Amino acid sequence: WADKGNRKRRQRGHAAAAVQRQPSPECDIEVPERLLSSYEQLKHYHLVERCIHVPVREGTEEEIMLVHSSEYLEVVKSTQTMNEEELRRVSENYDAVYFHPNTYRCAKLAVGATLQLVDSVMSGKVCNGMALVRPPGHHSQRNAANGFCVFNNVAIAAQYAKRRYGLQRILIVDWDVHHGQGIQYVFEEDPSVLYYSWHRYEHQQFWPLLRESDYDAVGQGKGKGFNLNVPWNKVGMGNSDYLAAFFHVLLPVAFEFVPELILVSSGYDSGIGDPEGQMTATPECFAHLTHFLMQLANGRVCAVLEGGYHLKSLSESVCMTVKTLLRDPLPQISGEMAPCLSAVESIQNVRAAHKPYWKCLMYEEATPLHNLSTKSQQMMEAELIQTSTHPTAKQVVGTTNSDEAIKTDRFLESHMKKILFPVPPVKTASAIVSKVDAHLLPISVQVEMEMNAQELKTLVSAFDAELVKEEKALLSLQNVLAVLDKILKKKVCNGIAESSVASVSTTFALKHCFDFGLQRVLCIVVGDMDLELDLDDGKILLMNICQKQQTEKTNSKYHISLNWKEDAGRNNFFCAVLGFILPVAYSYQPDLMIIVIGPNRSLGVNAISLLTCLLQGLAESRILVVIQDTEIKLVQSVAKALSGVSTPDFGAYAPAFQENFLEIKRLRDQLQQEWKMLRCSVKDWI
Ligand code: X5A
Ligand code: ZN
Repeated sequence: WADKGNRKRRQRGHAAAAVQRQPSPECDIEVPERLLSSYEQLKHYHLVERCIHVPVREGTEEEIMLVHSSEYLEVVKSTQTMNEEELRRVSENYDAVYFHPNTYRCAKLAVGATLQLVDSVMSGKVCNGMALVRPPGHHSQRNAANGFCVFNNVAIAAQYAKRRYGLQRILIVDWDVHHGQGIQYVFEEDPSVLYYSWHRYEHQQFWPLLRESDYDAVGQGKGKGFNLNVPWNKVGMGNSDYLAAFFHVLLPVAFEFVPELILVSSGYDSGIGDPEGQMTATPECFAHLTHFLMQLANGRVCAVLEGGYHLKSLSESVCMTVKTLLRDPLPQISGEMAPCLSAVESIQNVRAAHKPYWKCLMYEEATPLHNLSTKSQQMMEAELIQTSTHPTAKQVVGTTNSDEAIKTDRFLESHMKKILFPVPPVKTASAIVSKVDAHLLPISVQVEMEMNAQELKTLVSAFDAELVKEEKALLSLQNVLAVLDKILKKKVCNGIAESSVASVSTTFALKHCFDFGLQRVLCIVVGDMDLELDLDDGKILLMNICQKQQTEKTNSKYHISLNWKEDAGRNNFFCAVLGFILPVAYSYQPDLMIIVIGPNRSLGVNAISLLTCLLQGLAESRILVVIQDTEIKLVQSVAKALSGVSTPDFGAYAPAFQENFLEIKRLRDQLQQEWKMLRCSVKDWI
């Protein structure tokens, strides 16, 4: 971030502006203030002091040549001593490139900083991190600078990690709004690097205007299936479109791929207010994206800055990314959770194109839509009647002037206050589990004393005087309410409680939530359990993952039974969580989640813990886990998940059962009108 070069000093005086000058080889958006304002904002939120500072170094020539040719390296090197005229001439050899005498030095530092981060993560010095660097890298190629990029920082990092640490599977997630064609070219034939990019495409009308940025560029030769392009054919894409692409494309494939390291081409021109991207995703969206990636590769995530040209949007989004890497609870994601038609079309197309390569997509029946624009147009008209386009999208479309930029500044100023304050408690869990020794739980879990009898009676009689008389039920309530109360009062973020009569406890816990003023509680019951609940008003969304066939019960909007025969291995479960549970949960936007583990549970310890990990993006990570039969392994694993210590490791791939896939598909078809984040195909759109 110390880089202030790569730009000529601007002529700011009026007199200078009036003089006709040669166009100068300077870029007016990829500017040093990008790093300065990001760093200032990190300091403002006290995030810098919570990070470990990793010193930068220059990347060596050998490292640069992991991706670039020596001829190209020499060209870049030679720009150090050039005059303005010569710089202009070199720059003109490339598309959207602006050399300055400091560019070479800065570009070497950008490479070196990225590699320092990779080393720090791989050696275990840090869990994860972010490299704030410029110039960006993802457009640059073996023999060419391109799109403000000189050396391909992330591609070099991937090659470096393969060589130095012998890694066999690296995932690159490119959430910059431009297609990182440079990265695609380097790894097209390489199955050890999975490249995922979404990008503004507009049917090839948007820069870099390449045919190979479309969804059907799946990789070549041995690398087939390891290049995932999600082309956005409209501007205005936002939080729900990005999340849908994660749920239905990236995450299922990534969990199947099992990466050992994740590199993020972390561009924020895909965020709201950016003049290049014209998209609408708000800063907290990047917190959610980061959170999902942290559940993979043992949490080894290296984010490396690429684009992002609206300074306020950029710096807030950088902060959300770093905050999440530091494991703070996530702010609730804003906006209506429903992907737009054009986004779903793109998602359907990528899924269809990748069906041959990934087991998680093998029961996909959808085929690519060939008559894209016409179909899209017809349906868009129908959609307008349905009023399900993004309202904010229309405001942003086609506005690049500074008025609009200032509007976004103001919007973000109040938006960030709204989502970040009052500050949610840090991720401490609270546990009451009598049969588990405290020392077996992670240190961040506070083990509570059971609530004293008088306190409890007061609490219980507040909503049901009758129950106070029933001694057994009362005891069973004890633990659950004590932990719940701490969560509701925001003394802790989440917690675990054992209860011998989980169903009664849960019923009363829910009552207590509503007395407290909560609007929506997501209740996930794992195992066989009957809860007597009134589910009509939408204040509870009950999902039951159970073994027994529920013939008499048909699913309704707020009561969903997921028939799950057995813990059939990781892939089945990923498919259920990513393709169904998370999309429904994000559509519902709960204030609190209660996970109840009852008897005859059809999910294993790892599956339950992973579910707990993934759900933490919702309700500001507020989760209460109620466990009926305490098993030490289960409690330990869930406690780890709740306190963010680790995500369970699933081991080797297990064969997928068609039955389970079909169950998910059936439920998705049945419920996608109600829970719109389930949509991954335009079939039955209206
Ligand atoms: C890194 C990045 C964008 C280049 C745009 C050229 N480059 N029109 O965001
Ligand atoms: Zn970009």
